[in-house]
Amino acid sequence: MSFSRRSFLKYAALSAGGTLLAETPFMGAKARAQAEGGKARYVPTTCEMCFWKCGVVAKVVDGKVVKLEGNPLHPQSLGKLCGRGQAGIGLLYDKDRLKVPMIRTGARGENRYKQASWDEALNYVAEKLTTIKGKYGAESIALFAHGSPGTYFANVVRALGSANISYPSFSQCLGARNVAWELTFGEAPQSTCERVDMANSRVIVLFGTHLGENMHNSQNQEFAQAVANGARIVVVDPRFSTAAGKASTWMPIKPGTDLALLLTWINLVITNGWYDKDYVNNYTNGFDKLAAEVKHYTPEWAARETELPEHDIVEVARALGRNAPNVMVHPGRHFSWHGNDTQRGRAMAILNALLGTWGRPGGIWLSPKGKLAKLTEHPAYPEPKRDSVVFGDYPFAGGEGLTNVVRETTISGDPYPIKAWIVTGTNLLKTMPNQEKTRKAIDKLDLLVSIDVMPTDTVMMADVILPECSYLERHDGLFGIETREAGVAIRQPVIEPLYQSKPAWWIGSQLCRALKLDDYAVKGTWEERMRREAKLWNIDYQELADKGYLSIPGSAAPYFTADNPPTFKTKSKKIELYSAELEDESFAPIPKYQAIEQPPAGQYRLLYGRSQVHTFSRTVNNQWLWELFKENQVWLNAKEAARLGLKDLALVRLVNQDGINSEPVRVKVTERIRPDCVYMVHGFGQHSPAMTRAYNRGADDQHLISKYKIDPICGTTGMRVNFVKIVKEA
Ligand code: MGD
Ligand code: SF4
Repeated sequence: MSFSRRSFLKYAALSAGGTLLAETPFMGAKARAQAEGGKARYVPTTCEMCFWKCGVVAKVVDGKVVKLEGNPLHPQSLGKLCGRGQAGIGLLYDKDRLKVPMIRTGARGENRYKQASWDEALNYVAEKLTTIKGKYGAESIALFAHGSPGTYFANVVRALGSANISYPSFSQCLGARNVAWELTFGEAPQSTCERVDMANSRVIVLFGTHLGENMHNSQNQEFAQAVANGARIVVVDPRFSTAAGKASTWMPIKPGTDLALLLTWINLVITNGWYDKDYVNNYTNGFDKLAAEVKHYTPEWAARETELPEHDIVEVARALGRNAPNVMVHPGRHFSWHGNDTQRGRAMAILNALLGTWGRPGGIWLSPKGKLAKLTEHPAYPEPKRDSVVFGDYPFAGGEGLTNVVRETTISGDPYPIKAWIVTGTNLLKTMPNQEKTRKAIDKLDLLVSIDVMPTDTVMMADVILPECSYLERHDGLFGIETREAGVAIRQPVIEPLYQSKPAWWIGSQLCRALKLDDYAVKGTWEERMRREAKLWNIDYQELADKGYLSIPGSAAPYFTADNPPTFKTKSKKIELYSAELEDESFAPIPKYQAIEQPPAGQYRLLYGRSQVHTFSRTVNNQWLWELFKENQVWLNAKEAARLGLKDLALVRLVNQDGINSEPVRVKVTERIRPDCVYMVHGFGQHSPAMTRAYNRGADDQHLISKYKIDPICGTTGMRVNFVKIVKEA
């Protein structure tokens, strides 16, 4: 392969500081190939190394993909890719990829499989599903999914008559945030990406959102722009993150006390008149009740609770007020922290409302106008005979369903047994807290089917493994992309699928046929369907295939002005500072602070986060990214390290409150973290030997997260509630 590791490293290393990479002019695939004399072929497509959906232009020489670049026409990439995006080649040519369908022959987890033909594997799955449906009912079949393959298997599960479909991107990620903003503004602060107008912001407050390590391409580019424009950056984080390195104020907050700080800022903004009065008068509900409720949250109290300097607390509130509305308290993304997350999100949303940031320059921009029509080509799905379990008893659980509730039901069999899991695009053992429960649930199954690209820990528990090809080898989408404008992007194969791998649309359709649900299979190929969809949307498919992204003219939402007021989709049509909806369900209509449990002496709260070159556990075996970041380390405050007699890079184990031991892991001794917590990058510690590079590298944070706290409002799983002690490894 002529893709040189050296040139990759040169580019990818740049992303470590939060700045991004290689720019190339792009005038469409055909024109570019012609301009270069036809030696290379160029194919625009969409990245899936994470879920930001950047536009990629792939360069192919002699049938090999040699380079991936950012598509300048696409608003999520803006001509650049992050390190992971460029390293898609590492996934495509990973020698450890799943290559053929396999059926388990040994015990679960024993790694003994026989190779099967596609017909044999699909017929096997169809027979098992039919038996399970006959014996326990269709609802006993559940889907766990993340990313684009989920669409095709949700179709299979719905066609069978089950609605037990759930996505970790709600329960273990941004569910509580979205619910909080929906309760406050009537909609989530995210379309395809978070709608944050950072480039025009004067003050940006980040609560734990570690931009630069949490690498979302266009958002990081905007953040860099904001820093270049002189925006004031305030980072509230127990750890001095990469973003804190760009900040004027780092607020090393005591973990779990963010709500105390937010409520105090709300109080300061109100009592000092630093809020946007016209905006609040015209567009909000419940201001007086809010003012009365928060008045006892004083800066002196907050300083004690959060262990932050009182001066900083007041000064940042003043800076926000003086620069409003061109400011933002960033809504964040991974939000399932301590189990009180909806109320923390509510406080963030309320503070934004008081500062008038919704729809204003430098604040939260409005979603674009017009929606793309849905193309449905199959009959209506049968109504499930029994209610789906995915919402549990949580009144505000989102439509994406709760993975943890499906797992509980699988273990208990209450209200009915769940006997088959179809899992795609998610590594549940690494994703969900309490691995023992995940294993226990898997033990109860009659069938576990995994559709994946890599032999991860969860995949290697499956009864049947169906190898999906990587995103560079398949059609998917079309994707409606909503940034400031609406547009459409394409995912199309750069090369034909390698080995016997197949695209998820094909696997889903063939499974429908094997189940005699032919009406739900795709008519013809997925590309033919994409062409029909483009026609419905009045889009020139050829042009889209050549350019990778087409914007929809006139769709951009303007900033809100008094002549162009926003419409709020709440019940009252106003911003709900006081939530009657929460009150009706016996929850606090205005957030109230409650202290959470703190670690006992000699123990540390376990915090986790991202590396700029990895996405959860999905990239840890990628050759190029592995070279850059092979294993995680545990960050420990320097004074604590001295107290424990630990030097930098000492080998230790972490032991959690339930006596669970981590894998051996090296210590990073640093001043950049508070003394009451430790931190590690999530996704490491793979136990599947088939992932030859990642196998036994680093420590698995999820293994230590045996405890979790469920948010009573929306059912998401707070995972930063575990305490560990540090034991020297011999
Ligand atoms: P990964 O662990 O990366 O992420 O959780 P997951 O979505 O489960 O697993 C992704 C799986 O998708 C892998 O098995 C990979 O091989 C497979 N895959 C990759 N590409 C494809 C493809 O094209 N097709 C198919 N079929 N499969 C593919 C993410 C979830 O984890 C989220 S969204 C968050 S925010 C949480 N983060 C988090 C954390 O930070 N710490 C801890 N402890 N837990 C967390 N859980 C959550
Ligand atoms: Fe790919 Fe990086 Fe964009 Fe994610 S942010 S879609 S990994 S280029």
